[in-house]
Amino acid sequence: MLKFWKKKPADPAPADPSAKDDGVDRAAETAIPDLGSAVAEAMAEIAPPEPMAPEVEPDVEETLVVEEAREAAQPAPTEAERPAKRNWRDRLSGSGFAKSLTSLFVRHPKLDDDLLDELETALITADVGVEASTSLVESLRKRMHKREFADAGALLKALRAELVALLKPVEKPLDTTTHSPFVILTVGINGVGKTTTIGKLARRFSDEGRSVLLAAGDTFRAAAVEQLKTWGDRNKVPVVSQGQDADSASVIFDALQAARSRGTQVLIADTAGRLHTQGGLMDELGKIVRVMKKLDPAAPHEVLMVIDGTTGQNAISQVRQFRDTSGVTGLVVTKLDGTAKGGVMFALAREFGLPIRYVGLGETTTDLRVFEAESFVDGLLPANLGG
Ligand SMILES: Nc1nc2c(ncn2[C@@H]2O[C@H](COP(=O)(O)OP(=O)(O)OP(=O)(O)O)[C@@H](O)[C@H]2O)c(=O)[nH]1
Ligand SMILES: [Mg+2]
Repeated sequence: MLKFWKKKPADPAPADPSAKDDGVDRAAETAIPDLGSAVAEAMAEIAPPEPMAPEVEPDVEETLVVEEAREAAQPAPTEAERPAKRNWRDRLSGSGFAKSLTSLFVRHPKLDDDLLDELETALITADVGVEASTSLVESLRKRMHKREFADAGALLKALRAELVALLKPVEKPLDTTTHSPFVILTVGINGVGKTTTIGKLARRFSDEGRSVLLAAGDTFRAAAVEQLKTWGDRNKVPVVSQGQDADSASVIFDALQAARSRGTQVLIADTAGRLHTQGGLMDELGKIVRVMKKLDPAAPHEVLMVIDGTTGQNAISQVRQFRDTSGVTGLVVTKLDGTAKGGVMFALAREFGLPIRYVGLGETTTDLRVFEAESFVDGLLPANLGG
């Protein structure tokens, strides 16, 4: 069911986005806060034409589409969609890191310099990065020469502890209760898993009993809006959209207005994948942020950069570029279940110290985990390796 949401004078009762359709246009009942000068300012921000994308002004009288959750039409999640509790080890054991280190300790159970040389190569090959690998191995080598380790098992234990220590500072889960609506702006290059991650987050927050609204801010790629709506339907979460080629900042501005008037707790905005070399698209991100701030100076409360874990060291330069242009505050690393080598997590942690909020361990709705350093290291390198 498509609902048309008209901005009207304030009504204190926020509409329930999960309510079943009973013929009443709940969206039309939605309360609109006094937007006053914020809207005027934001419109002034949005109105001047910019060269990047066709724009739609978020006129207060304008009608926008809120795709309500099609609750009744959706089947209950199947068991296949709920493999949630498969553990980290199951998901990470296929990674280059897990495979090469497992085989190294099995092949080379003797504690000596050769083992450390091979360990260094294995870490570098698994995307840990040269500096991080060298410094890890050199610290272990010193301890070995001081006879701190009785055998290769003791070295493995020390390695695990060092790896956890590298990741621990970036284990900072996202707290979405600090603002309402809490606004998450997702950014990243093409195809890294932004929209999929939004779908998974929608599910996660809904399961936690939080109300969620999605903004179809990727107005650039054909089918992006439909893709987000599909995730919205699947998770019974409403989606604000204006269709392809609309102005992204305008869509997200409207969504933030809607979230505020409905009392929605979490707003997640999708954006088009972009490279730092695409000046117009990078400017668009700046504009999205500026326009949001007209309504809430603290928004976005999280700029969540999504990175494809299979891209290895390339991820480092991506984060550097987005951090410098878009004020990234947290990371999600996806596709760690597939052919990713896994070591990039250590390189990211060492290089940036940015919180790694979540990791993507598969394509289904429940395959997103809050990042935990110990569980991750345990998945890559179980304590009982080789024995
Ligand atoms: N194996 C695996 N695949 C994933 C994961 N996350 C996303 N994908 C897949 O990656 C592909 C791209 O995902 P999208 O969510 O469309 O990526 P995007 O960043 O929104 O792409 P653009 O909007 O085109 O920039 C899809 O086939 C997803 O199923 C993950 O954690 N594991
Ligand atoms: Mg997308």
